[in-house]
Amino acid sequence: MIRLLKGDITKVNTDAIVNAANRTLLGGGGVDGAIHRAAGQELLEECRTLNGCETGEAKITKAYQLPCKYVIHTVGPVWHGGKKSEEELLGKCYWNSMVIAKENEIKSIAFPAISTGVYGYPKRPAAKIAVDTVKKFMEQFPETVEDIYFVVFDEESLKIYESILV
Ligand code: AR6
Repeated sequence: MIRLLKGDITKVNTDAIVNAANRTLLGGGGVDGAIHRAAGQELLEECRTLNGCETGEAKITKAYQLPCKYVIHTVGPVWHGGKKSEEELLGKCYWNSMVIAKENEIKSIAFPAISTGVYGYPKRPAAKIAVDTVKKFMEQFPETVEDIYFVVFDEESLKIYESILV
């Protein structure tokens, strides 16, 4: 089942939360900064062993001080106007995060609105990709991941997801 939440993803106690990271996987601002602060120093230490991550790919770590069990780190595309495969790359973030969830027998997962902050991806098309990609995965692989939460941080994103999820 797909659910929509407004608030801080670091408080969510799903099996996994997804981090909108950068290619270094060594932390940053926005949701990435919040996740690293809440998880503690050990998360950074594990991330150092991963040798970064390409845009559109995803890697998993433990969650340390967070209430969830795992963090799936994915790297969204920077918005360059739509002509640099941004749509395809953003879809891959959601798809590859779901693949990792399936491989790790994760039953519940929470996604932030990847790329829609510092990386500047327009919110509505990004939300459409998020919802379409997750739905497609659940159709193709039913009975793997059971609960998907889209966690939005602002009122505008909440309204956008509400209008897409009806
Ligand atoms: N919980 C849920 N959503 C949040 C939270 C939170 N605690 N904090 C922010 N958001 P961004 P990006 C929302 O900028 O665009 C970092 O520096 C926010 O309102 O975090 O993928 C990384 O290291 C927005 O809707 O990620 C990268 O360098 C969404 O999360 C870069 O930013 C994503 O905003 C990645 O940029």
